[in-house]
Amino acid sequence: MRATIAPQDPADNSDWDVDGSPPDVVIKLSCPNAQPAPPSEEVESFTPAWTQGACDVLSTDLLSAPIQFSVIDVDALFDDPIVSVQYQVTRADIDRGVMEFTGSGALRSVAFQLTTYYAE
Ligand SMILES: [Ca+2]
Ligand SMILES: [Ca+2]
Repeated sequence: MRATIAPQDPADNSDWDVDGSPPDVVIKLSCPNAQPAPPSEEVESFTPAWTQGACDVLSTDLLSAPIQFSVIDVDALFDDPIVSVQYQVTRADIDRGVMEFTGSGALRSVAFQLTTYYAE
């Protein structure tokens, strides 16, 4: 998974962190009929990338209901929400093996690797 975060928080046009450092980004992903994936590790970057945090899910389940993910900037007291999204995965996404969203606002883009398996 990788993401591109806006340089400033569009909610108040300020830096993500008071010292001007990049956001400490965590993605939480939940997939239909799957164990909730543990939150990703925290990556301090405007272009964070993660190797874990994805779902292991049956392709039929993935097509039956939307996935949800939220991206946050971890802070000492209150985390800054970056974005929270619900998305219905399509057959074409599964065939591509990757889902890519481009957005405006706080989250410029995010891409998930799709690892699915088929029921016997
Ligand atoms: Ca912050
Ligand atoms: Ca932070």
